[in-house]
Amino acid sequence: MHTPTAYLQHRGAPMLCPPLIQGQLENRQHGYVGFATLPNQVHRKTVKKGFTFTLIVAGESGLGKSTLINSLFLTDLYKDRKVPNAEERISRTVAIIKHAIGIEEKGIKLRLTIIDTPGFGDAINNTERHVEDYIDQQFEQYFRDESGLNRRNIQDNRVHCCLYFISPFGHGLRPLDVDCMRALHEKVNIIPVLAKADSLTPAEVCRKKMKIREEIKQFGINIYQFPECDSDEDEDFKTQEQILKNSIPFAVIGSNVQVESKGRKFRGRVYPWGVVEVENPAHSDFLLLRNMLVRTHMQDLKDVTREIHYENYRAQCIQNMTRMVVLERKRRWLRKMQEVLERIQEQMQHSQRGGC
Ligand SMILES: Nc1nc2c(ncn2[C@@H]2O[C@H](COP(=O)(O)OP(=O)(O)OP(=O)(O)O)[C@@H](O)[C@H]2O)c(=O)[nH]1
Ligand SMILES: [Mg+2]
Repeated sequence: MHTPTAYLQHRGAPMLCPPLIQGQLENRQHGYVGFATLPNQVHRKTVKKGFTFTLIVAGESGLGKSTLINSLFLTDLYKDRKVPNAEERISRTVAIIKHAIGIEEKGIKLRLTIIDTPGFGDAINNTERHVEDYIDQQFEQYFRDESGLNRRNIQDNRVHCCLYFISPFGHGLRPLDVDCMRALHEKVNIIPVLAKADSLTPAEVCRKKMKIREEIKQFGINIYQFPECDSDEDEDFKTQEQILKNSIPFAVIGSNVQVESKGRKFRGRVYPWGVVEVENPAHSDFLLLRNMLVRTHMQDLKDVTREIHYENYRAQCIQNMTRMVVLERKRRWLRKMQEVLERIQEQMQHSQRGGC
């Protein structure tokens, strides 16, 4: 009586089932219930919601942070925007600047937020904690929103990645780099970059990368770890992942100037002895870094932020809150005991006076 066919007959509908139901009936006969469409449902829902990604830069002043983020994202990915001449626009960063860009590709929406920060040595109020504070503030905001009454439409401004700029002129990491990276590594995915790689020869780049990798290990700095490949992953993917791991810290060159040479137009830097191409893999890891951020590891960076860094923050918050509640309870108990004691003392004094 209650099979779909019987139901249609009962309603006086034509004997033929609609194709969808007919298909379902046939699939049922083959043991197919339909939950295999779950990924499609998730896909539709997430596409509708859109994606967000937030990146911050940190490091010494003058290492090319603002130039690189402009080269990486702001000029290229946002083609419709009228960008003033980059050379005119980029000057020393003296405050935290938030660039928010909405981009769409094949119907997929991405809200990209780039946080430019003042370089160390020129920090606001002479503190070097502005990156750390900014990341904490975003966690705090998210924690509050998540614990609030209206948990719908929470804006996720948590920082998913920090490009940490290392000077090409030193002998590896400076003590300030070690301190700063250590202050950040529990809060954000650090991706170290070797700045202004055009000032080094290929052999120097190689040596510096090795030295920096060793020092990162030696000082116990937890930078972003590329996920381990599954054994059934294809060889190309495995090779690509190995290249990425060996490229740390990414040697980058930034420029927002279009150069014309041999009939080609590209972004580069012109020197008396030649031209450096930003997007030439032989000159810098610029493309490798951008592909990693945008194409291959954006979701993993977000997952690690949510599952590890934010969870740490949240656990810490809850622990502090619990500690405060326990402390308050103890304080109240002590106050009560003190009151009882005072009352007993009063009574004793009273009875002593009465006895006299
Ligand atoms: N040689 C070379 N110079 C660069 C590179 N990237 C940027 N510069 C130059 O370095 C100078 C400083 O660049 P910015 O991008 O302002 O550096 P910043 O790290 O943002 O500096 P602050 O805002 O003070 O922290 C500018 O003159 C840039 O043109 C690079 O890859 N190689
Ligand atoms: Mg800057």
